[in-house]
Formats: sequence, structure tokens, C-alpha cells
Amino acid sequence: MVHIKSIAAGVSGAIVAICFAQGTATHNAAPTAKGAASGRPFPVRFVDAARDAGLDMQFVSGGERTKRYIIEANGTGVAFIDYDGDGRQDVFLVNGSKLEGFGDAAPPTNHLYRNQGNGQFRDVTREAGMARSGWGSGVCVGDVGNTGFEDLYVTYWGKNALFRNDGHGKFTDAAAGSRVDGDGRTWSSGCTFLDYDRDGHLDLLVTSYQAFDLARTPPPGKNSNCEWKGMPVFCGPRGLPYGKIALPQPR
Ligand SMILES: [Ca+2]
Ligand SMILES: [Ca+2]
Repeated sequence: MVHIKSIAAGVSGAIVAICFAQGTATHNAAPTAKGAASGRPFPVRFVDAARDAGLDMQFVSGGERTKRYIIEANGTGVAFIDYDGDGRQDVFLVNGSKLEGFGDAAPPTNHLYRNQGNGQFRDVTREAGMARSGWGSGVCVGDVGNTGFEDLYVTYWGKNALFRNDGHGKFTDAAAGSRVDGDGRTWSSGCTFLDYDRDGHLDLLVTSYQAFDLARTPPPGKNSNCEWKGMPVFCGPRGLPYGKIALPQPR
């Protein structure tokens, strides 16, 4: 039986990049003692209101009960973005896929939810032009063209997407024309926009967790990098080739 080694779901692309940058824990680190409680009151309580608010997409990331490859174990990103400039934060959620496909059923897509202002969100994915399927991973937000409206870059195991915001509620994928779509083979994980040369135009940094090639990745239990306490688990990150950082320039 294959066991899930780790799952990191529902985190932003930036957080994904940070976590990946830290690498995996070693077995040599001594545990630290838990600090004493402050004793100060914390009168805050969080309630999961996602379903009641209309944020009810079905998230897919590989096998539902079993993860045979590391690509299935990492979750995807989320971005809070006021895409229509009405002062209310909207939500964009990246979706994944699964190795065996979906047969005759429609594959899942990313989702964009517009904040209605009353604690409710409306799914505007299709009308906004954001209904893309694929093995999504991270997402970052930036006003690439200095238009006053924020754009979205979404990383994939496959071609990446640069959704340009037209300011009227619609996005168009301009990644290929901007030469930031990648080679179509790389597993791009995290990304961030930054103006590293301070010329007033946002630049883009894209990270790749691992150079994942399904045809060359051993199955669970194949070697010592694919076992955990004697049990077969998916291989990696140890034993698999690491990915690279790219600095493509949006045009
Ligand atoms: Ca909004
Ligand atoms: Ca720049």
C-alpha cells in the first residue's frame, strides 16, 4: 500500500516557493522545547464559511486516495485579487489534474470568484475567460502593463499562463506572445513579480520544484528514496533532479 508522504494544499504560489526553497528537513535536527503560553486572552474564533460564501469548487491534485508520484502530492495556489477594481477582494483558485485523465467527463478548471460585497462570492470563471484546465501549481499577481488592473501568472506542469486583465472583467492568456509560457515540459511551481532592475516594469521570477519527468520517475518503493520507514512511498524530492529558477521577461 502506498502512503501519502506530504500534502501542502491551499497555499499561495509565493508560499510554495518559500517552502520549496527551504528544502526538506533532516533527521539530525534536535527538537526544540515548546515555549510557555503567554496567558493573554485571544478572543478570536475562525469559522469555515467557504461553502456558504459560494467558494465551493472541487479541487483535484492527482489520485484522491493514493499518491504514486510527487507531482500529485503538492497542492496549488490561491490569490486574493481585486480584478475588477471595485474595492473588494476577489478570489482566484488554481486547480490541478490527475494522471489518468477524466475520460468523457469535463476536466476541472481554475476558478475565479467575484466578491459580491455581502459575504458572498459568484463564480465568474467562464465569463472572465479563466476556464483553463491543466496541472496548475502556483499563482502570482502583478500589473504587468501598468494599466491599473492586476494580471495573473499561473504556473503549470506544462505551459504557463499569463492572464492579462482588460479592465472590463475579462482576461486573455498572453503567455506565449509575451514569451513567458515556458517549454511545456517543466514543472513550474512558484512565481513572483518584482521589478528587480527598477525600470518601472514588472519582471517575473518562476521557480521549478523538481525536473519531473513521469517516464523517468521510478515507481513507489523502487529504491531508498522511495521508501519511508520500510513502506513504499512516492519518490522524491531526494533522488530526483531539482528544478531551476527562470527569469523570463514579460513583453
Ligand atoms: Ca473586486
Ligand atoms: Ca523591471
